[in-house]
This record gives sequence, structure tokens and C-alpha cells, in this order.
Amino acid sequence: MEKNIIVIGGDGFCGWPTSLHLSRGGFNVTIVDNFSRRAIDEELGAQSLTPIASIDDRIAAWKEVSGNDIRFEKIDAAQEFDALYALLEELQPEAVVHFGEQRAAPYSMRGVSQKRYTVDNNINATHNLLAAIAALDLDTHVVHLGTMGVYGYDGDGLEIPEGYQKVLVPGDDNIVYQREILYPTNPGSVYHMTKSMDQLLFQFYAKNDQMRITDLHQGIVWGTQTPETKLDDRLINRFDYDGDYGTVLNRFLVQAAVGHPLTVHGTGGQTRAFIHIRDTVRCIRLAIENPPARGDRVVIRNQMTETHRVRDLAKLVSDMTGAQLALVDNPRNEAAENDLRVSNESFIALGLRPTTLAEGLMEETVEIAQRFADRFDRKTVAAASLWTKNQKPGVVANA
Ligand code: NAD
Ligand code: USQ
Repeated sequence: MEKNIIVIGGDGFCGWPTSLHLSRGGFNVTIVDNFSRRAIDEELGAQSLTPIASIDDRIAAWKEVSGNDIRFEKIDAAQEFDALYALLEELQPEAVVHFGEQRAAPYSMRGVSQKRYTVDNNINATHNLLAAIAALDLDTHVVHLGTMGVYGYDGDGLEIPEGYQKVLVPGDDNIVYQREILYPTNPGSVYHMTKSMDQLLFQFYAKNDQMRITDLHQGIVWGTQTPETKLDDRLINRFDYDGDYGTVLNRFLVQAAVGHPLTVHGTGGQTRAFIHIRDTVRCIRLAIENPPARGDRVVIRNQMTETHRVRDLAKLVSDMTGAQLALVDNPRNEAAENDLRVSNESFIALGLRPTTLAEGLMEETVEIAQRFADRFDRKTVAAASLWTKNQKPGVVANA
């Protein structure tokens, strides 16, 4: 019998291709989403560069090309506990993949209402899921999308382990004790802070209810398409490039395609971790297939494949396309320069073969950024959400 999987946030950028990948892999997929991401696009006057179909059209197209059914339930995981509980009770899923959170750091810093929304939405969605599984006493494996940003980005290059840090503590009896602790969190936005808080919820439910939980500390996802979303235009994945939701490399690629200068924040000395969307969906499947046992501590895996400095990425895109660089005032409160070394041993050991920037960049530029360049809206490019009151927006003059 096919195993049931619920994908919360399955209409989003990572959730949609993951749902297709799992459906193709033989799982019986139910998507839960409240369309908050589509609603925020309207609030911001922004839209995906790629024209995304409605969920009904997406699911119908998938049935046509694969023969597989995907079920959809419109539920707000943060607000509609009873509906979420009833669905879990009905399906008794093997796993729930939890993407259903507000995921943009700039949006979470935009103003007081977005800060409050991000905390309410993210913490409640995660806690509702855990509380419902515990109340139903299900053996469901929770696979959560966390972020590399919980570790913080002011490191000096000491390798970041996968979630847990060995520490030596001098006792007052002159004995040095060894402990392994959850890596101390150092979030850089209200959004990243909610992911730090999620970690404590997981730690508690794994200990108290022997819940099986995997937390994936994912880097910045780039790229758009996966083998499944390429099968039909109605399956195309979303591509965000606006000042709040557009992530750095995807922004640079579309900016280059339309002749907009590449918006490098500050000196561009920020080093970040990256992963292609194709590898995201593979990692999630690997995580589902390699669950912790009941009673284990939370399994934390670093879901990233490469690290890059922002100005090096800008140079790479500029060398490939001839685009100009613009050093803009950094609207964020973050270290101007940092080094980053990250362990990703656990996914490599499970068989992940990373898609490198060198392989995927040109394909992405031609198949997505250039193909849909006429949908680009310059008005949405400026990064206008400020971390503190005395900062200036990252605006490019005359762009
Ligand atoms: P997204 O905004 O495109 O998708 C999230 C989906 O969840 C949306 O469809 C939204 O409508 C839905 N959602 C939000 N709150 C919900 C709620 N209360 N109930 C039901 N549905 C809800 O984001 P994404 O880029 O796909 O990110 C998915 C997850 O992966 C997020 O948790 C994010 O923190 C994490 N992540 C993303 C990236 C990245 O670069 N995109 C990197 C690291 C981690
Ligand atoms: N940046 C620029 N120019 C731009 C946009 C961003 O220089 O036009 C810089 C930012 O200042 C920052 C870096 O690029 O230093 C990364 O910014 P980003 O918007 O690409 O990524 P971030 O805000 O960190 O968030 C994204 C996802 C989030 C996920 C996170 C993973 O939106 O959901 O959790 O990546 S990580 O960064 O590893 O924490």
C-alpha cells in the first residue's frame, strides 16, 4: 500500500516540486496550504517571474502527465487546529513535511504587523502540528524545513556541525566535562528567530513524546525547475525576485537578463550557503527514507551544497552575462564580511550528488530568466524592508 505523506506549504517554491517528486516516488501525497504566499504577493504588488497555475490546474496537469492523484486541503496550519487534527487522524501519515511558514527575512522585518504575523504564523503552525501528532499518538515522522540562518553569520570559518556542538565545560571540581548541546542560535531576523524557536519545540516533543523529528537546516535555494516541474508548463515552479522574497542568486540572474544592475548589499562580503531546488527535493526524500527511531533526539541535517560570497556570485553572473554591479546601502543589519564552513556530511553519506553552480547557472539564465524577462517589474526590485530605523533602502539610482 502507498504511504501517506502530508506536505504543509505544498503550493510554495520548495513545497510544490517536493510534492511532485514524492508523488512520482510512489508516495500518496496530500498538500495542505492556506495560499498565504499568493496573498502576500498581492499585498506587495509583486508576482512570480514564472506564471504559476492555480492549485487546481497544477494538480490536474500532474494527473495528466503522471497518472497520479495529489489531494489538496486548504487549511491554515497556524489557525485551524481542528481541521489539521482531523486530517492527521484520517490519514495517519508516514511523514509530514512542514514548509508552511512565512519564509522571507526582509518581510519579517518590514514593520510591526509583519513581525507579529511571522511569529504567530510560524510558531503556531509548528506547534499545532506537534501537539496534534502527540494528542493522536501517531508514529508520524515530522520533516521540517529549518534554515542555516539559525547558526548566525558572523563566523570566522570554524566548521559548523550538523545541529549539535561538542563543548568542554570546566567543572568546579577541576574535572572537564564533555557535553553535546544544540548549537547556540544567533538569528539575524525575526524570521530566522522563529526557526530558532522551532528548534526548542522539536527538542521538547522528541524528548517528551518520543516523536520522530528531522530538522533540515537549509541554505539559500536557487534555481526554479526540477525534472517533474519541467514536464508541463502548468507545473512550472514559482520564481521570486522582489525585494522581500527574491533570494540573492535568483535576483541577480533575472536582473542580468533584463539589464538591471546587480544589487549587491554593502561590500558583498556576506558568505552564505546555497542549494539547487533539484537537490532540495532529493534531500527531503532522503530524509523521509532515513527517519530517526522513536526515542532518538531530533536529527538535524545541514541541507546545503556550496558556500559563496555575495560579491563573487555577482562577479560570476556579470562575467557570464556582461551585467553591471551596483553596491547599494545594505538595508539589513548583518556582518559586512563573514567566513562560512559547513558540514553537510550526512546528506553526502546518504548519496546526495550536488548540482553545482557551474552546471546549473546557464540553464537557469536561459530557460527562466531570459524566457520570462518580459514579466519583470522594476518597481518591485528595491529592497525596502529595513532592519533598523537609521538604515537606507538598497535602491539603485536610475535603474
Ligand atoms: P514559500 O513561501 O514559497 O512557501 C511556503 C508555503 O507555505 C506557501 O505556499 C504558503 O502559502 C504556505 N503557508 C505559510 N503559512 C501557512 C500556514 N499557516 N498554513 C498553511 N500553509 C501555510 O516558501 P519556500 O521558499 O517554499 O520555503 C519553504 C520552507 O523552506 C520555509 O519554511 C522556509 O523557511 C524554508 N527554507 C526556504 C529557503 C529558500 O531559499 N526558499 C531556504 C531555506 C529554508
Ligand atoms: N543580498 C544582496 N542583494 C540582494 C539580495 C540579498 O546582496 O539583492 C544579500 C543579503 O543582504 C544577504 C544575502 O544576500 O546577505 C542572502 O540574502 P537572501 O535574501 O538571498 O537570503 P536570506 O534572507 O538569508 O533568506 C533566504 C530564504 C530563507 C532561508 C534562508 C537560508 O528566503 O527562507 O531560510 O535563505 S539562509 O540564508 O541560509 O539562512
